[in-house]
Amino acid sequence: MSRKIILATSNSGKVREIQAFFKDLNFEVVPYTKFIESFEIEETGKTFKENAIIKAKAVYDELIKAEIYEIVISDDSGISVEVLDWQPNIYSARYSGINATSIENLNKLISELKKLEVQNSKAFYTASIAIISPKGEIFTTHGWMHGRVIPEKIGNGGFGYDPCFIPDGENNTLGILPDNIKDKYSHRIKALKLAKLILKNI
Ligand code: ITT
Repeated sequence: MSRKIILATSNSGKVREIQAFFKDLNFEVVPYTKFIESFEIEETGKTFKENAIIKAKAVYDELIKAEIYEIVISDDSGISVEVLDWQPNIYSARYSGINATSIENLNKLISELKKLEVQNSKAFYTASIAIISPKGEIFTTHGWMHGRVIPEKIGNGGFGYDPCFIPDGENNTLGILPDNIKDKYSHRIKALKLAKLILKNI
């Protein structure tokens, strides 16, 4: 029987990437909304790590109330852009305002780059993964992807800010590059590889 990992996220792009990562391993990876109703989680942390723990803990606690004892994984991530003083950082999902859609956030980033009249700027993605074991032990891992952002959208692959992000070592945006190329550099995949080592011992 395969073991379950319950994802504490409502971002379908993250769900898709995390499920693909675990597909060859003996884990059934399912979003928490398959078990309990979706609810708002306030991200009050000052770091990706704090917010990842807040999300995983919130979902873990609700699952325990429903008597579901499984591994919970969350992902807090975002993009930091040099010409924007390394913002939006932990505010990436709220860059264009609370409840902003990812397309609104992407458009805001592009318009900020246009205002500064730059052709590109160094940027990096961060992912912090929090893991909570069925017994309640908390672990975190991190990963980063370096590259640059440009003031236009090219392609519609990936999700979020991907259509304006070019990883170091490539000449195309993640809107154009296929998933297997994104995986080579991905902040999330790096953090998940470390998470996999922790999962072996849970
Ligand atoms: P959950 O909190 O429910 O997981 P969220 O989308 O609110 O979903 P975050 O608070 O972690 O997640 O915000 C992450 C932001 O960074 C969001 O705007 C994403 O679009 C963006 N982001 C993170 N990883 C990305 C990636 O691999 N490609 C493109 N954009 C990414």
